[in-house]
Amino acid sequence: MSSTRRNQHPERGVVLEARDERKVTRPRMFRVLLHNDDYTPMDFVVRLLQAVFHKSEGDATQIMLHVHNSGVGVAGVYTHEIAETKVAQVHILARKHEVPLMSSLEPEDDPDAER
Ligand code: TYC
Repeated sequence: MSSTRRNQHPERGVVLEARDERKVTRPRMFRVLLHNDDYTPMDFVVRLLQAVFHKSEGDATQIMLHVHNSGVGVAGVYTHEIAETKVAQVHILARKHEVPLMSSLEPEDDPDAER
């Protein structure tokens, strides 16, 4: 039976499961953190936030100062694969410029989690 015929006459064809029980979920999101240290120059961190995280100079400066003053701060929020890539880019740039800048991931609370 053609699909057109089945759609017009469902009683003659295969009955498909009426409800699709799959849930549409948003991807889990991850914060990319920058950690303070005593050696990485402030202007290096600002330029890295502009280059890797697409921040304006003003936003990059605010984030850098927040990390400098409180020890850790959020550079951006991404899906897992992109967040992992950002962390790797930070570490590659830090190694290349011989600074000890550290970055890590932290999961956001899952908005689709069952309670
Ligand atoms: N604390 C560094 C300094 O005084 C600056 C700095 C800011 C380093 C943020 C790392 O993630 C960082 N030069």
